[in-house]
Amino acid sequence: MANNPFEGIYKTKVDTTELINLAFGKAMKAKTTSRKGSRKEFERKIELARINTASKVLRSRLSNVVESFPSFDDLHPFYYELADTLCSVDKLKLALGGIWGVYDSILGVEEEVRTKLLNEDLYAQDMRKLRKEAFGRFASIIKIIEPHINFLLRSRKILIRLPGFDGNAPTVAVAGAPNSGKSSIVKKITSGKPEIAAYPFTTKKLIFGHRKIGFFHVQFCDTPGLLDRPISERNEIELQGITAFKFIADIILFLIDPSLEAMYPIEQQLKILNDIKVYFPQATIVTVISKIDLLTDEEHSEVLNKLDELNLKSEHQLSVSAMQDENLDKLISEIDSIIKEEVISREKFRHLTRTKVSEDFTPLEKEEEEDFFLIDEEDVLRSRFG
Ligand SMILES: Nc1nc2c(ncn2[C@@H]2O[C@H](COP(=O)(O)OP(=O)(O)OP(=O)(O)O)[C@@H](O)[C@H]2O)c(=O)[nH]1
Ligand SMILES: [Mg+2]
Repeated sequence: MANNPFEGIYKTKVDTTELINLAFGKAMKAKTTSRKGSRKEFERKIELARINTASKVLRSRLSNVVESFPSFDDLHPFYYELADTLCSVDKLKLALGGIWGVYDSILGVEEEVRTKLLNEDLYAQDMRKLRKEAFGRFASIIKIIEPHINFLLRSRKILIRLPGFDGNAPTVAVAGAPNSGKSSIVKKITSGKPEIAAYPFTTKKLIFGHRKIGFFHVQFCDTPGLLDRPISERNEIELQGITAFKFIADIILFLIDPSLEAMYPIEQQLKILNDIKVYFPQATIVTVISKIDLLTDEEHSEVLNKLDELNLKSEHQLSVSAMQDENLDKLISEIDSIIKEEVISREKFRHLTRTKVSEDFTPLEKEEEEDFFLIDEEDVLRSRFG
């Protein structure tokens, strides 16, 4: 499984006050390598070492923070969009730029004081005064970026918890209104362990589960419930699901809960289904009528008729009960055949079936050649997906 690109971002435990204390504490323990020369020379060397150490500690901490962030230009769009939804990429860039900006200011103070210490004929007390002034300037510089550091610390907590996903594995995202049974299905058919509860908005972030289907390690992505409203009005919890549908979903299982216990009227649920079909045409939609253990035959036929009436009947449609384990095996075989028949031939997976032939290869007779080049797709996939 691929990693979350934010996993390695710098784990700084220090706030700005602690950072300043740390740098000055280390600086005051700095020693000179030689005790040769006059007392004044010794004082000069000590103050130089202190300034140098404080500047080094501050700069290395700050550059560690900035450099540990992945480049936003190289991020997979799924992670870029999630970072933007949850933290705002503009604000992250501003904070990182602000922190980077003071790196040179710290270096500037260090160089200015070093030049004075080296070139001016100073008493020991003047040298100490210079160093103290420099420490004061370092502290003011660090205080300027306090809001940026605090923002990055808060963002870090969110970003390091994003799920890891594998761009080379087929992905099934599970969508539907709140409380429609999404997490129950993911929990039943995959290794994922989403929370299940009898109230809406139990799932507040993307949760991945995995299952081997045929030759594929398929990723399932449980998502927060969707309300019937335009994308522009969706909150950051719903937008995480939208990001998954848009950037990583090869298949979307859309759950409809037609039971009397449903929290949202069937008409609203069907409007959401219609939006999903319109907005995410790259994914194959499987319409899943859930909780059929709670439905009478008439109620079941009523939903099917409604789907028909509204022209929402899908080529891939199933009725299941996660609770009673009804038709979940059929759901798995449906996913299996969609992957084999549709998903794997999409551009995203093209590289898996491409095989290079060496240039010095001697071609065979025409008929034999064609046979020889026939690639057993299943063999290739088996070697890729295990
Ligand atoms: N009777 C019955 N109840 C079910 C079934 N599937 C889920 N439920 C119940 O429906 C409620 C909601 O289930 P969840 O799986 O948490 O639904 P969800 O769509 O993930 O909900 P949110 O994360 O809040 O959007 C829980 O009380 C489940 O026990 C089912 O097949 N039959
Ligand atoms: Mg849920």
